[in-house]
Amino acid sequence: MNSFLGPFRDISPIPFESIWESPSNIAFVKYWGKKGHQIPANPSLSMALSECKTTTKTIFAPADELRVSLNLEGQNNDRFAKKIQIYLESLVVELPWVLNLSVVIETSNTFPHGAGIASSASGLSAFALTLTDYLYFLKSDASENIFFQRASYLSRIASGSACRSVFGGYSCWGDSELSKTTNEYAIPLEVHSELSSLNDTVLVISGTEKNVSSRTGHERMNDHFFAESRFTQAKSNFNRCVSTLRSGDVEGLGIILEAEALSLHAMMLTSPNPYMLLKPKTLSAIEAVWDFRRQTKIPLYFSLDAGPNLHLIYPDSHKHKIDQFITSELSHLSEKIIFDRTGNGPRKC
Ligand code: 2P0
Repeated sequence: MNSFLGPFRDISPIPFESIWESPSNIAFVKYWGKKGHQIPANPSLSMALSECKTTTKTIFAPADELRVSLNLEGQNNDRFAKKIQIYLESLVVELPWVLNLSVVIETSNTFPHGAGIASSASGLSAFALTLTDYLYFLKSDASENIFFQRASYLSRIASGSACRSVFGGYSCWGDSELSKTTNEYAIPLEVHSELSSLNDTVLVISGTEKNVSSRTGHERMNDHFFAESRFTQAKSNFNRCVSTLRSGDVEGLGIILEAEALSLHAMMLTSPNPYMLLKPKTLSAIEAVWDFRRQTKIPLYFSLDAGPNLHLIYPDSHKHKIDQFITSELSHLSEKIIFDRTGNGPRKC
């Protein structure tokens, strides 16, 4: 029996309501490829966002069978309700009583769908936090100091990237040479004060829903010619990323950020069933960022999620000049610009 959920196995559900707000995150070292059920093929590292978050209210009550309803931005959403239903069913070995629950969810995001900001990370971590809150309500003697580890574990089962959203600042997930890292849940990472708060300005180059989901993208790593090389590269980039974050080396960090973003998309382009999420305007924006950096020597770097939208990462020291550059040189490439930065993590409302 899993030590995380073991204490909650034999309990009877009673009514409870919980509201949590949880942020999205941007991976600096990417999780792309799984080994087994929600086990990452390599360690990943991400930064929590501040403005881009999901707020979720969940009402749990006893019922004769598992019933889930979900309202997203005021509209019933059967597709997401089904996803949560399947997720809860997957916990049945550890928490058999979930089959006797009514689960009513109301959820909303501060950021638009299709903005290149992972709503599964914020949405599923927010739900997992309400579920963890429920477990602690049902068993009030559970150890408070591992509340967020449990929330991260429960988030990971729902969506890998979500397990990194339960901590503010930076977090790491996946077995690595760094002590205390594990495939089971994410842990927070302390970094140099120079890098503890960075800007992340998102150029929304296309808000159209992508035609290949991340779930499918992970699957395409299974028989990918470069899979093992990619996992080796990610492990090396993870170590380098941790050491640049700890030493405050922004230039070193920026090089890794861009290498990781480009490797992620290279994996899509070279998979046995290739696909491309980058758009011509993504490439134009990347070239403009590289030109700006060459000409000014100002530390402006990019990252990409699994989509065409560019995350621009930079310290506050050059914020004024970079914001001016973004507004004057990159606006014409984007449908919308979202100014975000490092966040403090989730909050119970
Ligand atoms: C990441 N992404 O590390 C990488 C980089 C997208 C690009 O994790 O199947 O939605 O739910 O575990 O977490 C997106 O995949 O996949 C992702 P599941 P998830 O953030």
